[in-house]
Amino acid sequence: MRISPMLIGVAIISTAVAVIITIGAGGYKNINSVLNASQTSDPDKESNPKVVGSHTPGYPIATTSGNILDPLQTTEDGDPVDAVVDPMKYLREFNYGKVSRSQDGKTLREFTIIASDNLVKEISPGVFYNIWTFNGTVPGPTIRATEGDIVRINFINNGSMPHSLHLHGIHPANMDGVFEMISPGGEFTYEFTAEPFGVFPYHCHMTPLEEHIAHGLYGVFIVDPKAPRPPADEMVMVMNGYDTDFDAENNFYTVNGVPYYYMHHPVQIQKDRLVRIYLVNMLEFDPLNNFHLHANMFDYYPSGTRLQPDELTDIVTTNQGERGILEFKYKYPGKFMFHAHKTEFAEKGWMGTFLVTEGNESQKSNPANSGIFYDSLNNTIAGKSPVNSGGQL
Ligand SMILES: [Cu+2]
Repeated sequence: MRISPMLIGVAIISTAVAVIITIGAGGYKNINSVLNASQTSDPDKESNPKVVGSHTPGYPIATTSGNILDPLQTTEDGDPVDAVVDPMKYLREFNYGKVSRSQDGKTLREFTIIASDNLVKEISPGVFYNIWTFNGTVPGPTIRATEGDIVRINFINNGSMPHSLHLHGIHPANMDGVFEMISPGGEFTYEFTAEPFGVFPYHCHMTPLEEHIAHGLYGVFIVDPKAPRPPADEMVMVMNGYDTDFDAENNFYTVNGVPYYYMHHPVQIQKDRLVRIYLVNMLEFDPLNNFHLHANMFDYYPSGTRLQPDELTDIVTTNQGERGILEFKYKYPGKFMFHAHKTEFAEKGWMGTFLVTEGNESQKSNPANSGIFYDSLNNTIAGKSPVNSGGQL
């Protein structure tokens, strides 16, 4: 949780992104004195001052040019920076598998998940980290089925150490991914009936577990009820962190893999349209994490295993592995923050924004368009069906 001298060193070296770390003689300064000082500095700096940190005693103030944490910007050559995941694509990407019928007439959904542990990706400009991945990203792919479906996961270990796939939910002992160690180069087929409906994490369960999770071996498994939930703009949010200096404390916190991403790229939603977030906490090292929504309230369904919400609130706090479903609509258009209400996490990357637009009246009035959402990556309106869209694994 501390910003270590090593990390500060890395940040100072990153002069290309104009990072200046200011630490007062007492360890940290009062934020007002820094803000006041910045108001009397030279006009060039005044045009773009940004002071972060200091709300949590013991943490230094960082003054930045404002572009410190956005690894998905392009390089000078125009290539996208190689980040752990594309957060905007990940947000609404649901994989329903390769669909067929089992002999007894059930829906069989087949997925392939490949573990690896050799990738090095940019966590923040100039900060590189060895990620361990399912299918090459952190978080791994969101897989989705309907209650009663047969789920078959062809698991391949392309890594250099043993890995496994442990899903939460109900299944036989030998499908639990705990005692069956899959060696490098090994394969295993997990097969079980999807139950109950809800939202579940999946993750590697090899020891040391802390290390396998901290490096990124996790993702989300959604089981829909047989009678579908009401149509909504659905999205997945996974809360995580990165310990880039190996002191068992996180240096960066995110939702969906990249610190601050949705601050630079707001999640676009429509006014009065139901939004449903599948929220999962996979943060290692810190015992708690949370989600706070600005200027609004949400219905909260813990674990997503009931159809009636437990609570109407604007904040939910979870332990590692805990998760739930959030549902809300925005009454007013505009830009609204969402972030960890643990201030330290927010100021080290776990914050984002919703951009609420008026929406398209003709779309809202046509029930057939209820699966439509705004694809802010491609600047188009996109749709989804529960069977085919979102790709096959
Ligand atoms: Cu593992």
